[in-house]
Amino acid sequence: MSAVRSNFLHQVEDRTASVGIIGLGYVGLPLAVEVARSGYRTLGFDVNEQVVEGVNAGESHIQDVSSQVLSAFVGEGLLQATTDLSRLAECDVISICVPTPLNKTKEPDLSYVVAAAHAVMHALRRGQLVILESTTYPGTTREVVLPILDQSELRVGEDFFLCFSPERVDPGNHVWHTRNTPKVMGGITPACGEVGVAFYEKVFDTLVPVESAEAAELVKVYENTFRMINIALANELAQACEKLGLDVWGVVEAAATKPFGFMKFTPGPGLGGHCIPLDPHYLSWKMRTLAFKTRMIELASEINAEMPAYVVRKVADALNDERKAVKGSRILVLGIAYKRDIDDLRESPALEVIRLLQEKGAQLFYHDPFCPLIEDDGHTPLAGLPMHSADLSDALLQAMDAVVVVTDHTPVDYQRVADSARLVVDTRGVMREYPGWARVVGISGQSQLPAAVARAPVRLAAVK
Ligand code: SAJ
Repeated sequence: MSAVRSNFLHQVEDRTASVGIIGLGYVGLPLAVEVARSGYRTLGFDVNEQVVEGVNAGESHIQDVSSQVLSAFVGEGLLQATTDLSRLAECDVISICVPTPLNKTKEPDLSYVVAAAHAVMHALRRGQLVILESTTYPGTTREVVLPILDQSELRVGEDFFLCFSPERVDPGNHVWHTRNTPKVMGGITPACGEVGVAFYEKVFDTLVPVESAEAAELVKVYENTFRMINIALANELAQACEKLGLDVWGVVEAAATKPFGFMKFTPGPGLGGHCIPLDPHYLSWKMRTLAFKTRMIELASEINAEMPAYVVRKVADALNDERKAVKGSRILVLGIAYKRDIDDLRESPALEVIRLLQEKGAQLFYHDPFCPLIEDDGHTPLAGLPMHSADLSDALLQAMDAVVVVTDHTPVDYQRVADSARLVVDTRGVMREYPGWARVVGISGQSQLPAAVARAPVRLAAVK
């Protein structure tokens, strides 16, 4: 074993290695806390001075990191933050946790990764381990990051080590968090992978070594592509149920009683968030450069992207049944975050539903206990911004021609909606639990069966 590698491993064992985390968002800050918890002096890097000041004051800006925990590690001198990227030279380990968005033409935007790689290159020295964590296409670490680090004329796998280890942070998940979620790790060389595992096994409960950085990159995008495609299948099932005159929720719940070989996904108004709508496009983009068309991804993306328009058609059909046009109707959208019980609007299908209904001349209102405001940020294509969340009163509900449940937040009074609204288009199947006066149209078009009808199976007495 080389002196460089054995010296690094000693620093890992005796906790003298210092660790840098570039990007203190929903991935980087929880990671920084876990690395500090493992006894390593940790230096967080962020371009946002407010974030840096907050961390150094022991104030967390990330929902899954308590300020109490953060301030304890800051107080012990185990964790601090800086905007000064030259201090990367102090770090024996550097994890890159920066965003990897898509650009307007749905192609990978690696500008944050490239900027971080250049900062690392300027600070690169013998004995450092560099780990890219940002979700990206297979080949990024070797084809984009490594050439930048090579400018230091240090040799990967000998002088320094380079790996990919995908983040698997699920914000708000209280069961699976940074430390106990299995951590995939792949190196540019076998030595890199082994060094990466040696360090991360001090931080994570379970390490999952794979053959290369490319394999680790592919594992991550495969995980989320699997999810995106199955959500599309659930959305297609909802449309099939509309043609068949069946309630999709009863079908899904009955299928989910199969104890093996099935995984439940539910239809909805479309695909939101900063992972699932984006990650599959990283894979399809890469495969296009290899003259391979990922047809499943393309088709599933189309199905999901069409769901907001499908929902708007449901609303138009439901109003039409009452001899009303969308134009001039007052419509309340209930829940606008991209998924239940969070305040994140990124890629939320609710915004597209609102846009399409406004385009048809409806007067739009919304209620969302987690999202008090839709700001006029210059790229949200809605009329009448900023829009504020309306109080969910009987008067408001009675004044609406239609209510559309787009995101089924838990702390909403759905019984009030069932008793005071006249028409509800429910894209999440939540109104099934709240029978009332309102006419409820489900995502598969029919008035939904109350949940009691589609309740869990009655256990049959064993046949003698
Ligand atoms: N959605 C459906 N039907 C479903 C599941 C989701 O319509 O059956 C919609 C949601 O409403 C949302 C979008 O898809 O608009 C994405 O939802 P998500 O549950 O996948 O939540 P995300 O985007 O927060 O995904 C994250 C991912 N975590 C990581 O990448 C580390 C994903 O891999 C997780 O599986 C997911 O959280 C999770 O399970 O919560």
